[in-house]
Amino acid sequence: MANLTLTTFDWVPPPPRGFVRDLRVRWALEEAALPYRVASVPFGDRGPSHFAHQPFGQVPWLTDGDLSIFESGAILLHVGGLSEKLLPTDARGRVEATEWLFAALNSVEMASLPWTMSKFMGHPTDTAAWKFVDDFLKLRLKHLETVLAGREWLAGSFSVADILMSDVLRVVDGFGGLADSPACRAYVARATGRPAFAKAHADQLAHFAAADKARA
Ligand SMILES: N[C@@H](CCC(=O)N[C@@H](CS)C(=O)NCC(=O)O)C(=O)O
Repeated sequence: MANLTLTTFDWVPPPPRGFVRDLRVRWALEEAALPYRVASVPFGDRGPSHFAHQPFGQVPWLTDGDLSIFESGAILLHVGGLSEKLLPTDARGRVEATEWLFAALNSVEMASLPWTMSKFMGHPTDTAAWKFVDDFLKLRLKHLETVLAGREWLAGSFSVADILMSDVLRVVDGFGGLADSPACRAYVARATGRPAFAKAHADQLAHFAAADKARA
C-alpha cells in the first residue's frame, strides 16, 4: 500500500495559483483514487532540506514511503506505476503513454514555456526574439493539432501523458495561443472537464487561500 505525501509551497502570489505544478500530481492521484496528504515548504526561505528533495529548490515532489521523487514527469510515471487507470500495463500501451509524457515535457513544454513567460512578463512582440519563440511554438502546435484531430487521448485511453500535455496546453490556451488549434483547444476542454481535474484545481486554490488567511 502506497504511503504518499505531496509537497508544494506554503504560499504563492495570486498569478500562478491554479497553475503550480503540484496540480499535475494532485490530478493524477485523484484520477487513480489514491489517498495522499499534502505538505508545505516555505515559498520564501528555501533551506537545505528542501534542496535535498528538489535540487533546484522547486516544487513539487512526492514521497512514497522512503522514496522521494522530483520532476513532475517522473512523479507521474511513478503514480502511473501504482494505477492501471493512468498507465497501461501492456508493453505497447506503456511505451506509447511514456513517449507522449516525454513529448508533453520535452517537445511541447520546452517550446511553450518561453512563449507563456514572455506573455506573462508582457515582453514586446515586435522583436526577432519574440518571432523565434512564437514560430517555434506554432510549429509544435501545428503537428500536435494533426495528432489530436484524430484521437480522443494521446495513448489509447486517458493516461498520465494526457495530464501533462493538457496541463501544458491550458497555460497556452489561457493566453489565447490555441486560437488556431481547435483540436488542441477541444482536447484541453475534454481533459480539464474531468472531475479529478476540478478537484485538484479547487484543492490547490483552497491550499493557497488558507495560507492567505494564516498570514492575515
Ligand atoms: N521541471 C520541473 C519544474 C518545476 C517548477 O517549475 N516548479 C515551479 C512551480 S510550478 C517552482 O517551483 N517555481 C519556483 C522556482 O523556480 O524558484 C517539474 O516539472 O517538476
